[in-house]
Amino acid sequence: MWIERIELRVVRVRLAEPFETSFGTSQEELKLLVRLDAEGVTGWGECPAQAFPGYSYETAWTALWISERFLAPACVGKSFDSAEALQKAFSPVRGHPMAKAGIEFALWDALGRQKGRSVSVLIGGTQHAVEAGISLGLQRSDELLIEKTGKAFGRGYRRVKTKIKPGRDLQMLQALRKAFPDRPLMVDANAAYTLHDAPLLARFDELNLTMIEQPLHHGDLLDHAELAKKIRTPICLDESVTDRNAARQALASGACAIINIKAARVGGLAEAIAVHDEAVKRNAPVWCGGLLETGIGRALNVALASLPGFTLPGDLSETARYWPEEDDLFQPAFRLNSGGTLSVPQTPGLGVTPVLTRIEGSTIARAEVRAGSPT
Ligand code: OSB
Ligand code: MG
Repeated sequence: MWIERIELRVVRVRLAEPFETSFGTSQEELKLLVRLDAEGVTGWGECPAQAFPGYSYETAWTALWISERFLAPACVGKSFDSAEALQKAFSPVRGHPMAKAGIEFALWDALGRQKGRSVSVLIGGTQHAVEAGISLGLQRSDELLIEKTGKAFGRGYRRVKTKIKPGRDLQMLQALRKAFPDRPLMVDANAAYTLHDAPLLARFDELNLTMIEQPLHHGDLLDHAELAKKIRTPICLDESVTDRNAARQALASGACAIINIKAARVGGLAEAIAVHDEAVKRNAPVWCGGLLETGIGRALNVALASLPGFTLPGDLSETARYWPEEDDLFQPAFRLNSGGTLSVPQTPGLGVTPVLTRIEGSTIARAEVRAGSPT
């Protein structure tokens, strides 16, 4: 497809409730939306980099800058028939995976629409519905965490993940496990611990958690492998798995047994598929993570999770978990099926359409790169 134009918008979306992790609290999220026009087809994508560089060094603003200055000029006015070809054009730019992913996602949407195929079908997805899980932020009290966890299981979520950080861990989790003795529970530390905390983390063994996600710093693959020898709870890596090569090294070294795949974190859907393939080759389960995306990012995640290796519930929640359905920038909203799954859209492209008035009303910055325009 010959890319004629790329439009970039930083949009502001308000979460229904604050989301607290070990690196901070957010109530308002910024996202970078990408609109790509090619051969009469329009595709949309979402770079889910946040307002604050805590989960990643990228933010919506760095993604806007990198996309406008370097990525869009590298692809507008040129033709690409695959995500791999697009990624090749991006390869001189070091890093900034989420910025690259936003444009790549828009190309996938456009390619699917041009071919009349869903992105799930384009990538070889085999599942028509994916298991939904929920990620709960740190709460003001253990009682509130227990209440929200109960509500989530009541809605049908297949597992509940809760955030932890030093000082908000063992006791809180003991209370949670006592309230839900038989339910699938897991935790996510977002890199808040060090190997010195191994004795504390070993005490989690008694809690029968499905896994502990990213306990240590993102660069500490060796330390994760050490920790894995000291605890029985399986380790899942998120931040550390930056691409297929990191996935291979993490699995081969024993740093993790499970991978949380986020296509945005690894630079795009093509790389996410490669991470999935690497894990499947090594019999390691994977699941699809999230970054509080709007409808278009959620649609991309759900398409990814339709691949056969995604055998664990993802951080794939219904739209109303993030904000009221009528506030989303895309439609239709994602709703939980009975049984706690989300249906994989089967319509061409990513399967959701932009609500342009809401997008316009949420836009706080805008840039455009056209074929033939000076860079
Ligand atoms: O570590 O998985 C994470 C949200 C923002 C940044 C990092 C993470 C998360 C989540 C939310 O856990 C997942 C979601 O529901 O989108
Ligand atoms: Mg995580």
